[in-house]
Amino acid sequence: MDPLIITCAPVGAEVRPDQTPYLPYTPRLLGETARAVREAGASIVHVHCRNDDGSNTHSIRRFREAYDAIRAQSDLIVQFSTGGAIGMTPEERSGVLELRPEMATLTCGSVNFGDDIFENSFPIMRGILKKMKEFGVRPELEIFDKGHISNARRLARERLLSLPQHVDLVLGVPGGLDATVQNLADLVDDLPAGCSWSVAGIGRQQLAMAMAAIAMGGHVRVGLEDNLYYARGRLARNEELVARVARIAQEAGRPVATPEQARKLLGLTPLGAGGDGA
Ligand code: KMH
Ligand code: ZN
Repeated sequence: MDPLIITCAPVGAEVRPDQTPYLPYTPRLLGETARAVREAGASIVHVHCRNDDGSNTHSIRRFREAYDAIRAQSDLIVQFSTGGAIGMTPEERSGVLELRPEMATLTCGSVNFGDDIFENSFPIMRGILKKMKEFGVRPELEIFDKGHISNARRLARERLLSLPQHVDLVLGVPGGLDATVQNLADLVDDLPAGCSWSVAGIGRQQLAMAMAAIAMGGHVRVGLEDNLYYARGRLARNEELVARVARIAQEAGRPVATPEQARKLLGLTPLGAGGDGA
C-alpha cells in the first residue's frame, strides 16, 4: 500500500470558537497549527478562513495571510476550500483560486447540509473548474453522495475535468451519505479507475472511517472541521486527531507520508519547483 496521506481540516466554516478553545481561526493560529499537525503526521492542510471575531470570510487578503502563516511554519500541501460557507456566492468561493494554491476542493454536487442546502449546481462546478484550470490549481473532488461520482464523470465527459483525480469521500453529513464501512466500500468500488481517495468521517464516525481507510489502502482526513471530540466529552486539538491516525497507521504497518511523498503520490510539483504559487 502507498504511504498514508493524512489531511487535516483544522477550522471549517461551521464550528464556532465558543464551541471549543482549540479552533485555529486566525492566520497566526493556523500557522501554529500547521506546524503542530505536520509534526504529528499530516501532509495536507485544508483551509477555511475566519475574521478575528470568528465569522466566516473567503476574502482573498485573509487567505493570503493564512497561506503565508502556514508556509512560514510548514511544508504542508495547502488546499483551499472552494466550498466556503453556506450563503457565500460562487464568485466568493472561487475567488481565492487566483492565489494559486497547490490544491483546492471541488464539491461534485449539491447536498442537504443540516437544515441548509450546500449548492453545487453544474454551472457552479463548471465555473470553479474553469478557474482552477486558469490558475493551475489541482482539484480534490469532494463526494458527499453517490451521485456526486456520476457528476464528476459528466464533468469529465464535458472535458472540464480530467480523470483520475484525488477524491475525498465525506461521510456522515446530516443530509449526505451515512458514515458506514459499507457505504465507504460502495463508493470506493464506484470511483473512476486510478483515483486515489481519502475519507472524512463526520462527528464520532471520524475514527472508524479513518481505521477503515487505513486498512483499505485509502487516505484519511481528520480535524475540527469534521469532528470536535477526541472521545466522548473530551474536546480534541487538531494535532491530537492527526497523531492518533498516524499511530494507528504505524501499528498497522502503513508508513505515514511526508508532504513531499504526498506530492509525489498526487502528481503535484515538488515544493520550491514552481507549483506552489500562493
Ligand atoms: N462548509 C461547507 C458548506 C469544502 O471545504 O470544499 C463546505 C465545505 C466543503 O466545507
Ligand atoms: Zn471544508
